[in-house]
Amino acid sequence: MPYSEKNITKIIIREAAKEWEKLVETDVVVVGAGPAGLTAAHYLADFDFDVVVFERRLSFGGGIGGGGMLFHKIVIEEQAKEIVEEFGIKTKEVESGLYVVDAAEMLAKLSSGAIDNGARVILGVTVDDVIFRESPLRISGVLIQWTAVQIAGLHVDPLMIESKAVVDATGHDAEIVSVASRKIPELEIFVHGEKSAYSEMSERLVVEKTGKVAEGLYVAGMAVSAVYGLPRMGPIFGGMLLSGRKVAEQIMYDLK
Ligand code: 48F
Repeated sequence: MPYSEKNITKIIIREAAKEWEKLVETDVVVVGAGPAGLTAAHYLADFDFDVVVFERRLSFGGGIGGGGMLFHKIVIEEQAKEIVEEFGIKTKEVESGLYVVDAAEMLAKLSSGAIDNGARVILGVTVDDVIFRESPLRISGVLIQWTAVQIAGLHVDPLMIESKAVVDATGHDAEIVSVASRKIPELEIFVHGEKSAYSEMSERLVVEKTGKVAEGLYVAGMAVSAVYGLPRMGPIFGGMLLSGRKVAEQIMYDLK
């Protein structure tokens, strides 16, 4: 069947537009395709939510790919083994209760796990603000922009996505909670900024504090450390996965 260049263009524009029209009203927006965001998206999709993950970069995985200082291994602890195995990621017990996984394998399998479950991942899009409503005060979506437009410094108005829940899984800077805290003082959210390393304590507290920060706004992964002023932990990732699963369960509990 002959085709020409215009067909390729038409297909891309038509099929993308169809999806974007659905995307503008979605159940859950997850911001960031790092370990916490991908795990959250995987379980949210499992719970039958419409989920979209917006990722600033043109790649998956956030901090996974870099392993530890570019050594291609990541450590996880016993409590997260079950999640890792659910994604089909191979583990090797190296010390009692500590397992090692391959960084590239984890990156690939978390990503495909989320997508295979039905989550949509849109790359190259940065979330730079939230939508809010009063009475009751709540977050009801996000503002998005092409990352390339931001990098170019062009003055282009963003587009808006409505959702029932937004998950800040943006990592160390907790970008979404930070913008909400700065621009909507009525929410009374204070972002403390993460502290220096204390891995064991941080792994535990990140999971404990994962959850809702305001109506419609949730936080998972390292963003939790930034919001609550918890220590950081370096390349041990169990807490990120447990946090991603916990935020999905909390949204399930709140919305269903
Ligand atoms: O940084 P990231 O991997 O966060 P995480 O899921 O995991 C943290 C670990 O990687 C590691 C650690 C644990 O041992 O300390 O650092 O909490 O992934 C965050 C993703 O969010 C994207 C960013 O490019 C990265 O891929 N991101 C950040 N801000 C935005 C964003 C934004 N405003 N819009 C879209 N994507």
